[in-house]
This record gives sequence, C-alpha cells and structure tokens, in this order.
Amino acid sequence: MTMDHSKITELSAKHPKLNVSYTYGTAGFRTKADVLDSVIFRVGLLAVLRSKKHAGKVIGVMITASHNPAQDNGVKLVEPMGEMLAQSWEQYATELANASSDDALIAALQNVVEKEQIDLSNEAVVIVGRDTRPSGEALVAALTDGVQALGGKITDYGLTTTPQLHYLTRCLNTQGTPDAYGEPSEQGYYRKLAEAFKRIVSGKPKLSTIYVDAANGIGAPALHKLAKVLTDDLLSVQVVNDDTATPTKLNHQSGADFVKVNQKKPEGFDLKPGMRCASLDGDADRIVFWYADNAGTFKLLDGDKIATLAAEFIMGLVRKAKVPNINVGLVQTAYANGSATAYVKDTLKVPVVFTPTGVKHLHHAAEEFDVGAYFEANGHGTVLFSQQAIKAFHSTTGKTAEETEALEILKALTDLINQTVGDALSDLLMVEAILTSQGRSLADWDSAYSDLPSRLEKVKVQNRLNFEAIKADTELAKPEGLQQKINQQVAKFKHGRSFVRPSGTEDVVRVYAEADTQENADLLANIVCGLVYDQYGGVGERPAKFKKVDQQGNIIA
Ligand code: 16G
Ligand code: MG
Repeated sequence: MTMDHSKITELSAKHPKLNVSYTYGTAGFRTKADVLDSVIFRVGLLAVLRSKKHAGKVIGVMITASHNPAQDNGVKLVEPMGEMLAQSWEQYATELANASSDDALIAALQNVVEKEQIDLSNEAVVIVGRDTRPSGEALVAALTDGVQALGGKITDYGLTTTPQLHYLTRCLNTQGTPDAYGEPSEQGYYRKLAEAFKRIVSGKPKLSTIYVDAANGIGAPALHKLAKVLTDDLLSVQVVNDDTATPTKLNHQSGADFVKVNQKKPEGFDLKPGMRCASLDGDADRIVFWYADNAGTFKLLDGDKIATLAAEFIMGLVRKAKVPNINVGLVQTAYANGSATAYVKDTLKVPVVFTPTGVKHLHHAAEEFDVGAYFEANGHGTVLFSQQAIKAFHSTTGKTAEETEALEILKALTDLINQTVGDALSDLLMVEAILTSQGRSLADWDSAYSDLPSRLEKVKVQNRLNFEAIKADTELAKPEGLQQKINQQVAKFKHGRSFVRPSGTEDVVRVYAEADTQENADLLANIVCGLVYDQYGGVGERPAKFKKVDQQGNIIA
C-alpha cells in the first residue's frame, strides 16, 4: 500500500505553510495560534503514521498551550498507554512541520515510513481534545484534514483537560484487556476518581472547603463536573476564576504558573488566614496549593511539597501493610528546592533521582521504581505504581485491621492517581485524601520543612540555542566560560545555588537562584541575569534590576 499523494496535496493546499520555523519541544509545538494551522495539519499526518506504527492503536492529540496567554496555542501527541510522544519521533514532527513544499512534505512522510518500517495497510485511529482557547476549534479541523489525508479515523472529544485526553487514550487502548484502565469517557474519568477518593476518605471527618483557582481555563468546567460526582459530603470545593467565556482572562493574573512564579495569590481571592486554596493551570495538568498563615503571609505549597507529602504517606502505608520488596523513589529536577531534596534524602530516607526539566524525562525515571513519585516544583507530577506493586497490593492479605486498611488505601491510590501524566484534578484529590486521612491542615503539611528562598527570572537573548545545559540542567556546557562565572558568584552566598538553562517553551533563557534569605536569592538571580545579559547576548530593554559585574566578578552597578 502507498500514500495517496493527490489527497495529501489537495488537503495540504487548505493549510499552507507559513514562513516560520517550528520545533517540537518540551511541550510539543507551542506558539501563536495564528501560525499553527499548517503545523496541526501535519501533526494529523504524523499521528496517523504513529498509530500505524503501533498496529492501529489509538494515538491522542491534545491542542493546548497550557499556562500561556490566550492568543497562543499548541499541540502534543500522546502514545497508546498515555505517555508523551516517544522522543525519537520528535524530530519527525519537526521535519514535517518545516517541510517547505508539498513535495518536501511527502518526502518527509516517506522518510518516516521507511525509517520506521511502517505497514501502511494498518489501520490508524486518532482522538483529539482541546482546551478552552478560541483558536482550538479551527485547529481541530486542520488536524482532522491531516488525519483524513492519510486515511485515518479521528474522534473529537471536544473540550478536555490534557490529563483527561491522556486517560481517554489509555482507556481506549486497554478496553477489554486485563490492563483495562477505565471507562473511556469524560464521565467515566470523574466516576473513577470519585469512587477511589471515596474509598480513602469515607468515615473520616471532612476538611474545610478548598477554594480552587481554575485560571479561567478548562479546569473550571472539569472541576465543576467532578465536584458534582463527588458529592458534598466527601469534599467541599469552591471553583474560583471559572470564566471560560472571556478568552482574555485565561491564565491572566491567575493559575498555578502565576502563583508559583510571583509567589502571590491570584486575582479573585479575598485570602484570609485558615482558608485552604489551590491553583490549576490552563490545561489542568499542574496544581499548587497555598494559604495565608496566622500573620496573613502568603504561603505556597508547590510540587516539591506535594511530592514529599505523597512519598511519605505512601511509604508509611507500604510499611504498615507489610508488602515486601517495594522500593519507593522520588524524581526531581534542578528546580526542586534545596530544602526539599535534603528533606527527602535525610529525613524520609527516600532515594532521589534528578532529570532534566520536562515531564517525559521525569516520567521515565519514575517508572524505574515500584512506587515512583515525580513532581516538578511548578506543580506538574504524579505517582507511578509498577505492575508488580499493584499486583502485590492486590495479592497481599492483611493480618490485622491496620494492615488491611493500609492495603485498601494503597489499592485506592492506584486508581485515584493518574498513571499516564501529572493531573491537577487527580493530584487535588490525592492531596485532599492524604490530608483527610491525616486530619491535617495546610500549615501543618507545610511545617515538614522550610523552603530556601528562591527566585526565578528570565533573560531575552539573541539565540537561546547558544546555551547548552548538562547534568540534568544544573550546569552549562556552553557558552564557554559562563558556568565558571556563575560558580564564582554562587560561592559568595550561604546556601547559594544558581543555574541557567534555555527554555523549551519560550524564546528566553531561565535563571534560577536560591540562597539563605530572599534578598540574597534575588541578588544572586540578578547578578547571574546581568552576566547573561551583558556578556552572553542579551537583547531588548535591559531590566534595571540586573546587576553589572566586572571581569573579576565584582559587582559594579
Ligand atoms: C512544559 C513541560 C513542563 C516543564 C516546562 C518547562 C510537559 C508536559 N510540560 O510545560 O514539564 O516544566 O515545559 O518550561 O512536559 P520551560 O522549558 O519554558 O522552562
Ligand atoms: Mg499545563
């Protein structure tokens, strides 16, 4: 069987390539929505090939730009078991997106078919979901053309959160098998989570209301629906920032990214001591928690705090249930707070593995453990259970009431926690289930360890690809000399740590700094930003707060 070149050409003509160059990066393709039409069409073509490569298994496509502003959009491919696209295929995605003519496009497709030895007579099935961005619908139409140009079938699931689309993909591919993951529908997703949550919290006193900032995105309607299925007696949720009808409000002064980066509450909250709050991002795959302490000071519980809460709780259950040979591990990135890493290693005595930024890296590292918790500080993460662990939980019989209860909770957690990708709704219920079980407040959870003050900045540079991060993003191999200069500055600060890496989602380099006080963390960040801007190709207006450093490393302004 061969590809129908005339059909590809005919449909491709509806989606002309613009004079823009595209890269399938950490978060798939992500840029201004108005330059994405041809890219999404071509992703449709690639999704068909990926499905054929997997002998007709369903491939997921999610159209979202997460926490980016409303005018952006993007696309990510999802593998049959719900993971992110295999890294070896990212290059094909980039090649297809940049093919400058129909002939080049067909040649690029042919190249994938040959290199991957794809049997074109296989079926191809693609599903698509999108977030609430106004550009989403037209992009789904472009994707549909791409899928049909190669003879694939496509089902549009409409508005979904990113993790729901991952869930649906896995459910469809495992339906009717011993690995069946759940009912492949949005309601099936809510029912699965609600039922698992109930198994953990029933009979325990309900916590006070949790106020969830949904960033005016898809998480808002999803959470409203989940709350309905959960019923009031299990969890009291109030959804704030749920205006999805006003596109400009999406992620505006709200959402997990806003709260984490600015370390302050989002719009729409009259924050009082004792209130329990959380923020989702625009596609509901991140969550952070926050509250005001008795003095009214804003306090953030980020991905690191979620990871340590989960790891500690699950480890305790495994011990109580006396399930043998279960190793628990935690995966972090360079953005993990130094205190979090120390707490995990020294207090919890759980091994920590570091990977570069980006879920695909963390996810695979977590799969190496029986119970692998991975969280980025920004709130994206989940806990993975190996098949062996799940089997062990089911085949172990508790000898005491305590053992039996621990086993029941472990089993429920394997259903409650999304096994495909970090999921804000699932993580919300996981945290609430743990806190309910422990009868614990946010402040008490927070007291496990104190974060070192930190600062995250970004610098616009001529070419961020001149910056090459190594050692799980903790150091730079390029540009020449910069790492030594950073080291020289870091050495001057107590508990100092700083690293620079090129962003995978924005045309900037990111600068992270940590130190003993907020003032020092800010100062270190501004010194490193100044170094990058002044000596390594900064562009645009120079922020006044960036420090100037002479060749000896002394601050001169
Ligand atoms: C994307 C990644 C996230 C990462 C972030 C880094 C996924 C699903 N998301 O949002 O894991 O933390 O990019 O962004 O992989 P940056 O490269 O711009 O700093
Ligand atoms: Mg997101």
